[in-house]
Amino acid sequence: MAPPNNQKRVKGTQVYRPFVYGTIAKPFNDETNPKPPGTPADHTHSWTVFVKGVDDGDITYWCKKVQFKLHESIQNHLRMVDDVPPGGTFEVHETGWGEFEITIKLYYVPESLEKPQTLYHHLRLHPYGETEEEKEKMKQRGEVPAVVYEEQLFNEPYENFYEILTSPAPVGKGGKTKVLKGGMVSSVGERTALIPLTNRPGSEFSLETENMLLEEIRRAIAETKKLSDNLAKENQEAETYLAKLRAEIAAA
Ligand code: SLL
Repeated sequence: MAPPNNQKRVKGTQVYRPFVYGTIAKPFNDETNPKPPGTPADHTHSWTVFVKGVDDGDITYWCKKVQFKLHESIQNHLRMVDDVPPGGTFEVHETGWGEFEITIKLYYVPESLEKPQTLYHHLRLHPYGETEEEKEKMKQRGEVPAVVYEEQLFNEPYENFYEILTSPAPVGKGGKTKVLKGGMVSSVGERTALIPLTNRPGSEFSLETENMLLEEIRRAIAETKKLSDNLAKENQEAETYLAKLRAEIAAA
């Protein structure tokens, strides 16, 4: 698309912004998640599909609206969510009985001059394929989450948009900031690519999680190296033995 006002792209610059998207499903039960009146008898779960900032950080200064395309068996299966205040969540609540793939289309603010972009997400109702421990955790919480951390990359954004992306959040317009333990400013209302230092319930995409994953990767690398060293040693021994056998045959 030809940009109006002869806008230029900021060359050699990439700006990325973290966000999360996914679904959280809850099986109906009389105590903690009763079926709302009028819900069809065959519906077994309530669920939410959403797009939001990490740790409730604002994304509305770059993401203007989100279209969720649900299964065609659902009434009005195309849902456009476009009235989200700063720091809010783009979301759709539904009830149903089956899993399916949701198409999530992100529309950017007009200043970006970017085309919409599509993500695909599988609505998960049942905690399959996880470890027993994780299944138990989901059962206790009464929730089946399928949530993904993602980074939106703006490659060489137009100048106007670059301004918007990098200017401080407007104060008083939902641009709340929060100082966390350790002095780090949380991403609430902040226009940064920072993620929080530590986890809190419901928000597990943080430096703490990142460090835990790095630690796990390091441990796995060390373990793999050990296995590979052992195999190399066994191989060496087998080669030596083979050479010995060959020598014996030659001498016979
Ligand atoms: C399946 N491929 O066969 C999937 C389709 C569709 C789920 C699942 C809602 C229905 C309604 C609903 O759960 N659809 O609103 O009546 O498993």
